Amino acid sequence: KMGSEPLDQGGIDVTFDVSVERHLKNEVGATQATATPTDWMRATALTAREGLAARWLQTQHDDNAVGARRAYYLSAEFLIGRAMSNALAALNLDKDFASEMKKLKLEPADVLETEPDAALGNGGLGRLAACFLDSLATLGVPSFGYGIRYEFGMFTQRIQDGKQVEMPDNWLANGNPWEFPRRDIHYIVPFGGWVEYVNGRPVWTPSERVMARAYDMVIPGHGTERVSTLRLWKATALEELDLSAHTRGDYARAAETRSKAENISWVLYPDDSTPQGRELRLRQEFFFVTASLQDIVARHIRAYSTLENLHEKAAIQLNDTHPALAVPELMRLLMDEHGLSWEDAWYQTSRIISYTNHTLMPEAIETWPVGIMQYLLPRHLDIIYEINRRFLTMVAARFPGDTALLNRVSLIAEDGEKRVRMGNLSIVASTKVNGVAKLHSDLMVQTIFADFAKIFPDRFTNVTNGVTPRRWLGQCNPGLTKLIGKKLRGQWQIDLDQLAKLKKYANDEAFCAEVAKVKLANKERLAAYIKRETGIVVDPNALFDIQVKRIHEYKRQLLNVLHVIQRYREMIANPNADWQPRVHIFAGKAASAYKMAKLIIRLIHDVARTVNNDPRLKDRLKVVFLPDYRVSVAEKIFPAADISEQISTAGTEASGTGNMKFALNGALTVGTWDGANIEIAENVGLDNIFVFGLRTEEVEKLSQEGYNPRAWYEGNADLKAVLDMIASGYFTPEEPTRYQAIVDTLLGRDQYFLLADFAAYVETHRHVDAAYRDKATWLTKVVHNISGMGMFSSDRTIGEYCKNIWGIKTR
Ligand code: DL6
Repeated sequence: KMGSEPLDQGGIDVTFDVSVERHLKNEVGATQATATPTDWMRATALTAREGLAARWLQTQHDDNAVGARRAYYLSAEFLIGRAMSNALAALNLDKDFASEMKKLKLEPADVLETEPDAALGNGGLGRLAACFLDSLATLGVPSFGYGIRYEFGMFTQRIQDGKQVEMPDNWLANGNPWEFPRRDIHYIVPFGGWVEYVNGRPVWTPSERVMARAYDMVIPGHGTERVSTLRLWKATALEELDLSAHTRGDYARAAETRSKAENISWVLYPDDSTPQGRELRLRQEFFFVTASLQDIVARHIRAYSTLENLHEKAAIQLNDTHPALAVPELMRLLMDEHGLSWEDAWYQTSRIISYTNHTLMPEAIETWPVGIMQYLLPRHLDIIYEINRRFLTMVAARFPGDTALLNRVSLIAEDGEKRVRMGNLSIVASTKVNGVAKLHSDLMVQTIFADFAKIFPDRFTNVTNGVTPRRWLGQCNPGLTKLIGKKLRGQWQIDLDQLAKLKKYANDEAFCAEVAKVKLANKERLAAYIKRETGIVVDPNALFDIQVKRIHEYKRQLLNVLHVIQRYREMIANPNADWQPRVHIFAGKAASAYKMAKLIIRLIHDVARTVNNDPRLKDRLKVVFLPDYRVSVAEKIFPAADISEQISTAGTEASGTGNMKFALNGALTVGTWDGANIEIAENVGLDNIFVFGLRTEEVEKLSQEGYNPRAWYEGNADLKAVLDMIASGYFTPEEPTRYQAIVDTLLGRDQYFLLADFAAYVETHRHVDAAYRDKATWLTKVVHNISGMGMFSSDRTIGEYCKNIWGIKTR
């Protein structure tokens, strides 16, 4: 509906303002006179929700009528952020909202800011899933996302005395106006017990059962009335109350059953890459996998009364190995619950499931102790053993005598504690296995999965990640969006390749001046936010150099800090030189048990305190750590960057997606030849990006030859001085040895080659300063960056999944 037209609400025609005010009165329970910004947010959300509900019903009706294959995206994480601006934009209600706010003399931002982020994810992997839902809807792909309705999402990060403190994220405290509880959709989730064979057929008798209840979020498409569904499962007890215990007065027992069940969907695991050897995590994984598969199977049977054609109608994508139990669970459902033979069940499963790998770090690929699996999921372990037996028989026949190969590809690791290898399980059962950027996909088949690439040469492929331009440009950067809209025709946000047409304005002075004006306004907005959150005053005219992402040693925030310290040294040695004013901004969370990452956060704060208060610098260097990085903060950061820091050790970052968001918003990348940086460089042109450092093969070579970081330290006086400064307690006179562990790590092993890349990195930043001073040339580079980013729309990514993996047609 066009915004100013009446909304169709079950036959009652009302306009946007009438609807919002009615919801304010009837559901929120406030009047115009008493309403707070939160009240207005809720009333607006309820209005938008009605539009979404109508679209959801229509989409389901259409998909059922056509009987097309559906894509099911199984992911333990969906990092949605706020839903309001996106919903209003998709429903074409954004202008009505703005005028309603004007009428009420409210700042739209003040109302939008009251919505909590839905932070049901850790970082890149979860946010990718959220971008994919947006593109699935926009491309009109029949689709469902399936995940967990965590009561507590990613922790809130507070900073106390420079240290990260984790606080619970109670995002549902005031309810969630966007969700639709589907009271009629629930499935039993069994755990534990034993398996018996009765007349040769397995019978699993679980010892525990919980209920999975569906909550839907409607994900609107843009430029279409179609939507996707995000179905999240909440765990509850089968019986809400153990009444007999309660009657006996045993209230603790009565409550226990309930809390044990609800525990499953209680908290998101706040870890980014390390496997959690925790039973609860395995329960979470099985919980959402079985509920989702039962739902898919039930819907299919309702539509077709047979499972014979399930593989023609369902494509399931595993977002990393977290949902890998889908393999034995789909087999179990098809065989034990629906009577298919092993062969038929395998035929279906291996045509339905595909797997995306998101990391090359062997320690981050999940394995589960056979003991826990036996105890929690005995039937699944049986099935995994049988898959393994058949698979190894095939491998042994094709590669006779290669027992080492059999050991490496086995689904069970036998060295030490026996463990199930979830990556191997996923590969063996998948139609396709993909990496998330060209380099990553190449390395995947050359390193961690080389054996499998030999066994299944056609199975491996690449689908480079992308981001939704609606949220990551349209909504977060209205200034730039408007400017682009003047040059491009039609709905360019759903046809992002059109950005290439901006190339011809790269030397257009008037256009570049407008681009500069927008950037400055975005930097002013971020500066105000920085002041509010940290008290630090920064100059919007300075160069904003930004690194935002999870804090991890391989992402090398520490290399960035070393450069800041080097710059500081140079500035105090020569304070009267004409230094380029800079603001170095960091944000990101550290996994709560990751000591080194937490120490890096603290170091950033100590360096910031010293630098920001040194009068010799005359405010020409500022260091900021913005606390509690999350989607809504990212939306303020990306549009305001001049430099995007993408400096992982070559060969370690699978793709990155922040790199895409920065470049799309006109920041220039300082980056290593890693992940999707490479494809960004190819698309924006090597003249418009600052590439530095060792390449993957050079890292490998150095490592083979025996990397000795101490030699690099001894060989570079600046590097030595920087590390000595940290080690001497320059930034922490109150506790000089605070960062000894960091210095020791760098001089000892330096696993991520910071010292080897230091000189090139510092040198590159000198080039950055020089380039930034030549405003006209800089702006030309900025425009080349924006115009080269068309291929990084998640619409292109989803288009490739549809074509190359799922066999689904898009419009
Ligand atoms: O593919 C999304 C995202 C990539 O952009 C990052 O490069 C990668 O680090 C991240 N991977 C993970 C690993 N999780 N596990 N397992 O989050 O995926």
